Amino acid sequence: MKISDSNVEEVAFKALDSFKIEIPSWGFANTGTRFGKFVQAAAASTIEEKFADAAEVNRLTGITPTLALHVLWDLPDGLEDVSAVKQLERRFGIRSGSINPNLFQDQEYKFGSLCNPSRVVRERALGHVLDSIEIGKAQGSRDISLWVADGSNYPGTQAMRKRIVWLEEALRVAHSRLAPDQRLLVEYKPFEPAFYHTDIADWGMASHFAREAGPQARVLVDTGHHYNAQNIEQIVAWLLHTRMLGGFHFNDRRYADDDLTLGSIDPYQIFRIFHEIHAAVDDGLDIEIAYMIDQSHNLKGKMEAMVQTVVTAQELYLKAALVDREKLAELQQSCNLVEAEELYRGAFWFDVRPLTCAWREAHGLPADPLGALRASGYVERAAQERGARSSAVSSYA
Ligand code: PSV
Ligand code: MN
Repeated sequence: MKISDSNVEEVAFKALDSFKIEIPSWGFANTGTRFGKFVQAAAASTIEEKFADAAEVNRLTGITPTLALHVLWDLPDGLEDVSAVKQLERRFGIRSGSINPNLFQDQEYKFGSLCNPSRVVRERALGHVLDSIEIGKAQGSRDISLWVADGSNYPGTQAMRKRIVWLEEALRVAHSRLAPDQRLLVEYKPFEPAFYHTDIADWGMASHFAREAGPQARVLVDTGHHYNAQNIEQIVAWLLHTRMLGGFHFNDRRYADDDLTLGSIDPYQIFRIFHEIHAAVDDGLDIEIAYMIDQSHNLKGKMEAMVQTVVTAQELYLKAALVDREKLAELQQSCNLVEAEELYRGAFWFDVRPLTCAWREAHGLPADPLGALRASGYVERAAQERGARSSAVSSYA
């Protein structure tokens, strides 16, 4: 397909029909930096408010039908909270998405969770993962997104190989409890909160752990969890090739895990990732990828930032869908470097906004979601209703 072809709208609509992205409950809550936080009157502080915000984002964009839940923040009483969450699902027309165990917040995890030298703490952490799997089953959520924050801060203070074994053991047990349609997504991160070593530092380690866990485990790529010079699309290509790619946590960054809105710093990076995925699909790879947002914008309004990211993800997904991959393959084969690059970048430069607007209108959605959010007065109403209650209690800093 060439961008100039008359069937561009048809191709674009098909691509847009296939794209959904999950939003995180914690993206609507007050969060901060380790130096403090600036509280927003309109931020959500209850799970009900998070569902309400998610429903509004879905009303505006039409592509966010699921809400990722963080167990301790959203279901503090575990399985007992499931029926209340199901009621919220019905009331707001939003389903719960991935279930995120929390292995980083409790005092017991000071020296690690699943990799803690203490068997007692490791068992407690595993118990929480198993509870989260049960919550996933009860909610009908497919994915358990597991971020293991473990690591150490000083050389020589922990036995890295012992910790590998402990983590392998725990993941095998967790995997054995999955229902046939559930998946375990293993997230990696090179540093923070640990600053010397982390137990799952990169995609290779995450792939290893996922393989050790079992056939329903995959790797979760958080775009903020890489060193600056890393070629993330190559990592994605490898994970596609090895059939280990399970999903994404999308956000943007300039330095580390900055959790900025998507495409605010480097939209080309996300385009390149989507291109690898479209290319793999064109090649007939059978892949199931969960697109999720994991951002924690501190200064922008929560709702505006979420809509911005969702719209940006949709635009970049579409731009990458419009790369003429047949032509590109010819140019790659003949090593026609400049033409190949221009064709590739041409899709990135191409303004897809008229196409996304047309698609939204065809689906009865607002052509301009951000403008429609402003016009709706939703944020002002939320600020009035919630403002009095917003406190300095943070779910994650
Ligand atoms: C850790 O930085 C992370 O990316 C994990 O996915 C957590 O679940 C999430 O952020 C919490 O904000
Ligand atoms: Mn993440």
